[in-house]
Amino acid sequence: PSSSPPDIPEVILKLLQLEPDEPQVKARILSCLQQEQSKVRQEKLDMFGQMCKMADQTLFSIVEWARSCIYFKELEVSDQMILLQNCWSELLVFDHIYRQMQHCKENSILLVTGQEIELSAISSQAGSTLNNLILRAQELVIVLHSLLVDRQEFVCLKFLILFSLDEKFLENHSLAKSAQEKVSTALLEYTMCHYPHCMDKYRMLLVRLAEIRSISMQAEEYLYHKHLSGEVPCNNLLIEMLHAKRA
Ligand code: DR9
Repeated sequence: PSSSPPDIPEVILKLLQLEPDEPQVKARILSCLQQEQSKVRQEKLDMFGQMCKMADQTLFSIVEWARSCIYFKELEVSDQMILLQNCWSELLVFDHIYRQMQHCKENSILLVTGQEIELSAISSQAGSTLNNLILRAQELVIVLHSLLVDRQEFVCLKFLILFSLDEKFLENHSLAKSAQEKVSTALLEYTMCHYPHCMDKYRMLLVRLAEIRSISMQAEEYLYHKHLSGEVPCNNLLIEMLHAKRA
């Protein structure tokens, strides 16, 4: 009957429940940045340092989400670390992209803090690498918009990014494999049921993960350069993750 609630696979409902509350994350990160700015003894962070701190805190939230995530939370910490080292920058890029999809403005980007930055300001202040990164992300936002990616699909893709590593690199092969299969199947079912006019949506969504991967690799390179030139503030989780991967 047409009055029945739309059927969403159980595992997707579970993932939706685990989504962090964006206003709460925003408030936490804002207060964290304000504390940083009010420090008197240490020198205050410049714009770039602030942005690093913000990205760092966003990453903390992402790690917290992962640790609460179905399947992931059942893994040994060593497997959890291998998965996160593989995908942390992709999750950051995807988080950025999904925020821009909700922001719905072509000429500015929205940060987790609520701050809006004009693309014209970025093109005048940023170097070519950063500028290129932001533009590549904006292009992907347009593509995902045209695919009408909804929240259900977003949480599935995020989960699939978390589990995107080949299970052969993990202790617990079977858990990782069944996690991937369970959510892939749920996403396929969901897209076929809710977007029947677009039979290929599942594949078109998965194909875009390669571009997220590619952007995140370039972002890591950019960040590593900034680190080598001494511009990234110390005690930075981003840099720790960069080193872990290269070790
Ligand atoms: C490693 C994966 C990280 C992915 C993080 C994705 C989330 C980051 C969210 C937003 C990025 C915000 C960018 C804000 C731009 C602020 C205005 C600006 O243009 O400032 C210029 C300043 C310096 O630019 P530059 O490094 O190009 O140097 C220029 C040179 O000196 C003269 O030619 O840039 C910043 O302040 C950028 C701060 C970004 C720090 C965050 C660390 C994350 C690492 C990579 C970000 C790549 C963005 C990817 C977007 C999808």
